[in-house]
Amino acid sequence: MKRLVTALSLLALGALAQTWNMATPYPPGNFHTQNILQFVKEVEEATGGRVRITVHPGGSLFPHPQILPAVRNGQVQMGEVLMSLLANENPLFNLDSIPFVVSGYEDAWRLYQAQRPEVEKWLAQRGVVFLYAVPWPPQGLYTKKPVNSAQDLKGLRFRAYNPATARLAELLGMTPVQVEAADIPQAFATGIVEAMITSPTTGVDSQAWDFARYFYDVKAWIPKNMVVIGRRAFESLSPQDREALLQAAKRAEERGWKMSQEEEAKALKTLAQRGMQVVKPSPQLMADLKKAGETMILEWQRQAGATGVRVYRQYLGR
Ligand code: PCA
Repeated sequence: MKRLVTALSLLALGALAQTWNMATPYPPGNFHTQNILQFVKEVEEATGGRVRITVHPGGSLFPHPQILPAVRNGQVQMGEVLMSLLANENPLFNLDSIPFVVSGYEDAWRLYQAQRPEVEKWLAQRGVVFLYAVPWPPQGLYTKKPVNSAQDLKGLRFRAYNPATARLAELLGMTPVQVEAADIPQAFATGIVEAMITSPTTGVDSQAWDFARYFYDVKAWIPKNMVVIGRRAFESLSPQDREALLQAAKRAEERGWKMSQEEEAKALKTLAQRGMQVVKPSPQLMADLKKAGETMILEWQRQAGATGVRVYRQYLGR
């Protein structure tokens, strides 16, 4: 009898304890990944070890564009995705990657609050539960040569990481080439690209000082990563464990927004220490980028539909 009880309780434990996988696109040392590792640790603790999550960073389990599809069809339980990578599926995701819609973290937070309910709904319709989102530091321009206006960018091969950066390249007379963050050093080394706009963080991750001399701190937009879980995995949890997961997600979000802001200053310093010229953009360059941003937000409003426009208006407070 005793043996039977032990066997049964082991069985029950086996059925309850879950080991999940989580696919993420960015490198292990990146603050987003570090934040996720802390999140995962807290989930494990808060569920008494019933939920263990193995994080696979750097696109090692699924390449970035396949992470959300893999979560959707249950190939992997959890994932992290750059929201604006999904711009072609829903324009709502694009809004945080259009130049100068936000100017700073406070704006970025308000924009997120406006986007979030619709993003949640859209994902839920696809069997995915939204957990939280964390911003990258504001985006700046990396070049080999000095750039004083958009004229100086014309003809360059420009690294794009989502539909918005590709469109921006076109508007500025550059040729966009989609390159994932992990492939940046290689792409510059082989001349596939010659300039990019991304965060100081991704500049540090890719050792931008090896291939670029200038960083123009334009702070053009503040894109976000989101962390999601497949509905089947989520619903396999007991109500308490679901709540524990959601609470840990909430803490990860708060921590992540702080980390991002601290990270900006730290990464800017590293770029300078490594010999890059970290410079303020000229008024002409700013004006040219702003003009491209204005075109992009007009284009966006045309394709965003009623929901998109409502979200944008809500953010603007109109
Ligand atoms: N880093 C990511 C997305 C935005 C950012 O700052 C990248 O460059 O791919």
